[in-house]
Amino acid sequence: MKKSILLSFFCVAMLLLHAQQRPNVLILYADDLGYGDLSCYGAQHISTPRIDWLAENGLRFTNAHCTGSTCTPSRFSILSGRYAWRKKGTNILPGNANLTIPTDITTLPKVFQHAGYTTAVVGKWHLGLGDTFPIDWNKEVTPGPKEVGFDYSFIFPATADRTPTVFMENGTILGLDSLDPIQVNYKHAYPGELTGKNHPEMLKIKSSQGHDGHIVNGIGRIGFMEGGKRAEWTDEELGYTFNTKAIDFIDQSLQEKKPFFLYYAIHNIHVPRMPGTAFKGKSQLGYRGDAILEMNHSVGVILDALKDRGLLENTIIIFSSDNGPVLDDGYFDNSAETAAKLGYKPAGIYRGGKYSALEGGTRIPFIVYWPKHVKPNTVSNALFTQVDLMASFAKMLHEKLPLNEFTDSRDYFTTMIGKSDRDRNYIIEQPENMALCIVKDGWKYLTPANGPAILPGVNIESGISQEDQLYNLKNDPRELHNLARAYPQKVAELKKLLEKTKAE
Ligand code: NG6
Ligand code: CA
Repeated sequence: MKKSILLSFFCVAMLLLHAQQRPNVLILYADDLGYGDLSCYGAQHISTPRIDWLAENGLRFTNAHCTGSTCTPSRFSILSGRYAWRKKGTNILPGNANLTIPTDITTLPKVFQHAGYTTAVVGKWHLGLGDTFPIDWNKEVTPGPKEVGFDYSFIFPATADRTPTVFMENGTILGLDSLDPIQVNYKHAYPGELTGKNHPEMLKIKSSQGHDGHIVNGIGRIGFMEGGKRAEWTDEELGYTFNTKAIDFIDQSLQEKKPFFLYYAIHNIHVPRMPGTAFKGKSQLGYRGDAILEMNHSVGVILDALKDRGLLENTIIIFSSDNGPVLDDGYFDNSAETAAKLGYKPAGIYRGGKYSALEGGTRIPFIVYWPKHVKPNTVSNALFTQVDLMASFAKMLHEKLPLNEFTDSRDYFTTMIGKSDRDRNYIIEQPENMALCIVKDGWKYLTPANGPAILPGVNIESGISQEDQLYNLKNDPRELHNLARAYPQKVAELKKLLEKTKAE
């Protein structure tokens, strides 16, 4: 009897010890950061020492991918463990769209919750909110991050260039004056609303295309908004505000004595690039470069906070991006001009970038830091995709994904922490025009489509062709030599696999 009591005490103690030792997990998810935008990935003309530190003390991937070359699909996939192209309405969303992630499925944050973690999202959301249209922004908007699995959320709803230009904390707009209720639409300006189209003289940064709606902080946005004057953000404070909220959440988790999962969706370096005043003009690369410096600083602030709290040793930190780079994404901020002058290549050696089907679209920086288990200063050339984070972390946490639930997520945990160099068996890349690409064993097949070779406005190579395209990425990483005619069997094999996956 006595023995069995002792034994159960021992088991409980072991369980507690195990619970205490479970690593915190922090995903630092940058916006529109290209493969060539960090000095640890070979960037010239810009220096990112705080992010480089993660690579020097961790594992840097050369062949890791987000699932889409735009924001919403990649974010949908990383959180839900599903390819976004399986679901309608998951392309770049307006700021008044409804929640795209079903609330009844297993998600990455729910896996952590189930394992006893406290979970949070801080930063950019861009996955829609609520389930009624139009959204009533003046009360708690639900479902949202909470129903997706985040205990705490401090977000902006869509992008910094889309209305509503407000913060939301746990579903409610921060600082909203009830006498000045908010309305949002994407069709027409409200009576008396100042827009970039009608008041260009009010703008401190001009739109090169598409951002001529609601004006806040001297910047025209996409969409319109009425009311909420006191709740609107100042762009220069976005970095500071999100850093502060991220650290507050970390402190909260310490108080709760729970390990944390924090998905910090950094707003930089998406447009409008309007970094904190201390960073303006500090790079040679216009506001885009300044935004990279601010992002590097934000990472440093979070690293320092973890170190001060003694958490750095037992926190897995992943740094990555949601899609490839773009220089002019709709504002004249001197980024395209400075890059052209200096020969700066934000996608590194790869062609294409944001929106495109070429490798620059989805091949992104991916760094894993975990001092206890990941060898410092190592490089992995394994094929890896962000859609696998859910199953990989489930494996780490000994959590079982429900067998009767479909997911695209697969366990590549050992690859993720550098204990193996096993490639993902194949990945699917989603460009903006939805003509999917598939990559397997170094071969990449691009589905034929109609459209321009160079995307107008952003001046990015789309990768679009009316013909089948097949590239051998190992010999031809720049996708210059179309081998589709020379290897018809390879084309057929990859096409078949793509169709089979689509039909799953
Ligand atoms: C485009 C916007 C671009 C950016 C993008 C979404 C124009 C001309 N372009 O439609 O500025 O907001 O959508 O970016 O309006 S993402 O990273 O969130 O996918
Ligand atoms: Ca993005």
